[in-house]
Amino acid sequence: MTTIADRQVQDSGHSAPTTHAKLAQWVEEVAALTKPDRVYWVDGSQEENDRLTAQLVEAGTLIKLNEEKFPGSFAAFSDPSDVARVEEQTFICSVNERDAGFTNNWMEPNEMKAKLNGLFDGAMRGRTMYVIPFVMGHLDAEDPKFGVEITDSEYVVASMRIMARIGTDVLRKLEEKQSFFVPALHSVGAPLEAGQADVPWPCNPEKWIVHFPEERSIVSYGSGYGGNALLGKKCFALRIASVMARDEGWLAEHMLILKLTSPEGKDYHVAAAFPSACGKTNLALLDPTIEGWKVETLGDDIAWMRVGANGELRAVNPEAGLFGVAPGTGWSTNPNAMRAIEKGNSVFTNVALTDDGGVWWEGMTDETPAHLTDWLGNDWTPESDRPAAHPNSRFCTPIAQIDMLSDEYNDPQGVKIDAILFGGRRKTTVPLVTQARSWTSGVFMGSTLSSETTAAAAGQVGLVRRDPMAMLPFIGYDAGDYLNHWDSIRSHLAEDQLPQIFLVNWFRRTSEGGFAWPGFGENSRVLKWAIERLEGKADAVDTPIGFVPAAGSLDIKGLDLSEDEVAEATHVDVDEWRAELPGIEEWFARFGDSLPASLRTELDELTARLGR
Ligand code: GTP
Ligand code: SPV
Ligand code: MN
Repeated sequence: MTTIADRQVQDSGHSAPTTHAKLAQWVEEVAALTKPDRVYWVDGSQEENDRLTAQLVEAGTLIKLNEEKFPGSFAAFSDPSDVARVEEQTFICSVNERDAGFTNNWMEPNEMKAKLNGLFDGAMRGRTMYVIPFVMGHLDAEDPKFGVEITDSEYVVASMRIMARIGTDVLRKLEEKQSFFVPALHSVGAPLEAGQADVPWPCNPEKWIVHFPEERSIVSYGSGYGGNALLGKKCFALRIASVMARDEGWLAEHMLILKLTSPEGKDYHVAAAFPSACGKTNLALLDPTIEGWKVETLGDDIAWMRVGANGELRAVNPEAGLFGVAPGTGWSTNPNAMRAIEKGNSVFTNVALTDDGGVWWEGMTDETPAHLTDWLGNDWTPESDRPAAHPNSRFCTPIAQIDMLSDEYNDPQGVKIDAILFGGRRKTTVPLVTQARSWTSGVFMGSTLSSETTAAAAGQVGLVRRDPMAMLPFIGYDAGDYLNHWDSIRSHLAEDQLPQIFLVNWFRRTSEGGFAWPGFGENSRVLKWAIERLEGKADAVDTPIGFVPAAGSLDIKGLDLSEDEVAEATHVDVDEWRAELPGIEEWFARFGDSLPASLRTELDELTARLGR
């Protein structure tokens, strides 16, 4: 039997130190193809992490931060071309093109494999190939969802250790039943020839983020960045998991999960889907500004939701860390995130450095430091005409460091979801909050969700696009089938357990151009209204699009906003909504035959209510 110590010195010439036959075989095959100098099995220990991060500091990939201010924390700076997800290069290679649907790029799987085999041939030369056993969700879940990421990036190993449950415990459990695992192969695509010096952030101008949904496998090439490279996150827990969920009758969603306790001590759980960089982490860590209400965090990016024994919808967060947008996360907007970050054990990417060995980004503090080193390594002062931190710079922090983390985070059974919010970034049209008339009309709201693009994905920022359930870049199969799946979940939920669905918009602008709603902690007022709607307490106005807060029903006590300003944030402009209809028609036309009939009916009814 091999010991853990033996694992550290295994190289590709030896048999793999696992009793999992398929895993051993896969690792052998990948090593034979990619030709690394050595193969290393990641155990997930602190000692290992210390060693790898020290190696990265040595290589110039990581900068060790001031130990007092940010204990055990590091800053990384990517190649300036490798700063976000690359949706254009993300593929769903289903056997049939139809199953990828119109929202995904597709290539015939064998053609794609031939291309990838060419790229991976010798791709790890001069590097170490790391084998990371991981599980998304709980290791002691009824049906744990295992993955193994093979990567040639130490940065990925250090980040995966924060974002997922990894290492020897997982491997042992995987071996117990010779369980299925999602093979997730990653290379930065930058082999080193003998004597060639490495660069701090190896990557390749050519990038491929590829999913084989029938095989449930992932191959990622060329990027070291977040969602492109930490394959447990978007690639597994959303794209591949959405396919598993379709086949197994559950939902894998781009949603935060929070627990809300009312002044009467009643507990509620809310899941909320907002597109990338549209406020999930902030809402999940919200500090309520209203008396007596308490929020606890369960998740900030991904929710896996199943139908429970009583016909209720139950959600778990499959992740173990936060990979949060740094800019805009600050002591005034999100002190809970700041406290979690301050505890250390974090990896920051593309933020700015302070002169005392700390990190800074726009919005972190009210006062801007007089001098910084920006994310590109240049001197920076408040007079500089570009941001110090990249707009998609990120903090990667263990979720356990959140003081307000709910105990229920650790429950593999998850929590019962009482309300679902869909939200986007819209300057006009979409009011602060609207309650759907029914489950189906809520699914309609989700299916037509629209939002301005953000820096989380490469490409132009600020373009309004449809982003169904905030899953546009993450649905691993045909988008119409996905909406049908949402529709069908309804029949498994008990009538008295149905979550209520709401559409929210924290980003509406006033006629003067400012935000119509202060957002952040003040969003607790919207949560309160939603809960009071569930309790049958809050008044609403019945509008063509759904129920919006009646005058006086939204608690604005202590808020520096007049009733008129609240009305501006919450009103439904029928003309704006009429103008929205052709865009929705066009959007639905793209689904072709796979659009659920129920959503077509919803659109017809909305059109009739708006009148023309
Ligand atoms: P991903 O991790 O990319 O999925 O993003 P996310 O949805 O978790 O977004 P996050 O909470 O990190 O917020 C993204 C940006 O939106 C940050 O710059 C925030 O400061 C800003 N933001 C979040 N909530 C609000 C809000 O209520 N109002 C306003 N105006 N801005 C907000
Ligand atoms: C997102 O883009 O939605 C993220 C960041 O949460 S990443 O992990 O890079 O996808
Ligand atoms: Mn996200």
